[in-house]
Amino acid sequence: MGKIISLGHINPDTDSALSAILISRFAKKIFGFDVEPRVAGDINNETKYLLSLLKINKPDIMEKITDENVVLVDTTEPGQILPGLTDVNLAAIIDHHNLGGLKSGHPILARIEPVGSTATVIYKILKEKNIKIDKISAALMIACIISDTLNLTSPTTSADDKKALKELNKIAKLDLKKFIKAQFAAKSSLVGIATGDIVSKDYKNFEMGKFKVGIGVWETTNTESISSKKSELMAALEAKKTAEKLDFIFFLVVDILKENGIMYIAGESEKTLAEKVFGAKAENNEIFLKGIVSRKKQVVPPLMGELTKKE
Ligand SMILES: [Mn+2]
Repeated sequence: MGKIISLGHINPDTDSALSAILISRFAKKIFGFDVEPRVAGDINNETKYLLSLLKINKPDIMEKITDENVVLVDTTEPGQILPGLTDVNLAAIIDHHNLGGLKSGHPILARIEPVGSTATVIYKILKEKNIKIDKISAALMIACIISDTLNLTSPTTSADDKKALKELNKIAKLDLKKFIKAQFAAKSSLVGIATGDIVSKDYKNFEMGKFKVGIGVWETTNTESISSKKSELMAALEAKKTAEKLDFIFFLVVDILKENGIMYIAGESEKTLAEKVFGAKAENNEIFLKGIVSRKKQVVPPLMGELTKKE
């Protein structure tokens, strides 16, 4: 048997990367076996900042699962998982998304809850099992909750996330206001990212009926840093649509502070679909979406509903 690793989705975000690390810190106590963390691609600037702040090593990047057994975190969507995951090497699932198309050939621990972050699910497991949480692990979980729920403002936020954040900070004792401000600045940072890659940093593919849909998201406190690069971003969207053979591609810029979204529209088919689904008019290849900040809760479901509608 190969080694056991914890791994999240490709284009790893903070919750995905840090949850893999959290699993490795507590695996022995949760599962009874040791786990090494991995990431399915380069980590983002927010995660880099948090790891250096908390003095934690960056997990090794993986490109393909070979003989490893996998504790999968933060996704169950086959299109978002590295190649090589099978019903044999899937060891466990901890997630907070809709159940994707995975299968397991043997009984596994699978825990999926409709909460704001995978770290919230991990926290609940630790609490139920009376596992002691150290300061650094508490800070890691706090960072995941803040990142995924945009500091509890996203509609994905649940009562469990609020409770977890409060209880965890009794351990971590962070100056939360300061911590969040620095974390969001790191999240918004474009340092080291080529303009053409911005749309792919937090990007996911979805099968919606017979359509393949790609949705990129960029969460920022500074929307101007994105809108000033619009023409290059539109070109990147078109290139990605062709390269990945997509039927539709969207790019949602989330204004973290004002809690609104701006959806970039790549072409006519996207325009027709988005106007219908969101009930708003596109202007200059974008649609202003008041109060829309969550791909998972506010973008995917209406698109899925429309694209899987029976004729
Ligand atoms: Mn997540």
